[in-house]
Amino acid sequence: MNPSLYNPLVLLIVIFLAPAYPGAKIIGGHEVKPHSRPYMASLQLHNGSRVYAAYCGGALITPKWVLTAAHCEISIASGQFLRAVLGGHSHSKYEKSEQRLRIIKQIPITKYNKRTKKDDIMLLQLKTAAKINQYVNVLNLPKGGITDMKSGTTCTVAGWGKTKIGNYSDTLQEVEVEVVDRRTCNSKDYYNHRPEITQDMICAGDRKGRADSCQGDSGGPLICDKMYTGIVSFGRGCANAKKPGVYTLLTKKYIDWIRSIIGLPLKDAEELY
Ligand code: 4AZ
Repeated sequence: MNPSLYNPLVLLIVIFLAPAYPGAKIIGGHEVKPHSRPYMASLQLHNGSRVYAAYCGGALITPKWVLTAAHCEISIASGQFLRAVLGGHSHSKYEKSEQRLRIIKQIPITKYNKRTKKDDIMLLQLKTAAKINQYVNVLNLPKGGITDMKSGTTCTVAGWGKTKIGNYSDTLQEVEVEVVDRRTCNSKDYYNHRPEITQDMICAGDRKGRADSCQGDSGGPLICDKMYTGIVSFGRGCANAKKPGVYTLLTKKYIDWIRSIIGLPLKDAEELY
């Protein structure tokens, strides 16, 4: 028994917080087994003191690089800095497994176009290399790029974003979503080409609108058939059956771009670090 639970103040706090945790996180998901996704990065804006805001997710692809969405690019005022927190599970708790690394450069593929939502992909350069261990590890990119995923394929997505009850999650959440084919996703009842769901995007959701990524999950990885397939990009609302989540698809064009920036063939990069 944990003796602290007998402390009336602790009990009060536990009771007070309990209704805020109905179990449905990300949207319709659940808390991950801590550290089961060691590549997950929580991107945080820090104001130099203790106040920070976790604004997006990302994936560690080499010890010095995190891959995220271009719409996660933010301007930094003086006194502020960006960091990627790796090896963490709960935002509110200090965890020994955490590595808090400064982000020294945000490199979007091009300026993000809010209207077309095209090319929503960005690299983040870390000041110091992450130490690879049981809590922190890289997520391998699909080397040749992904052309497409079959409709109905089950994928997972994780993040610290908004939950069913509309607040951000303290702990990392994950959910299963199903690939929706591009034709359906562009059809009248769905996105109706506004914006156009291109060959470099993939839709994934839940037929009944129960499962989705949401605000704050952006930049995090979509994993299908055990492969890093996409990046959380956008959606109209969250968990709307006819407006599934849209993800940047990791096509060859994007893999080539990543290679051109990080300067090494990915295979060599893996072996080197
Ligand atoms: C967002 O606002 C956002 N349902 C991200 C993903 C989705 C919706 C919104 C997908 O960052």
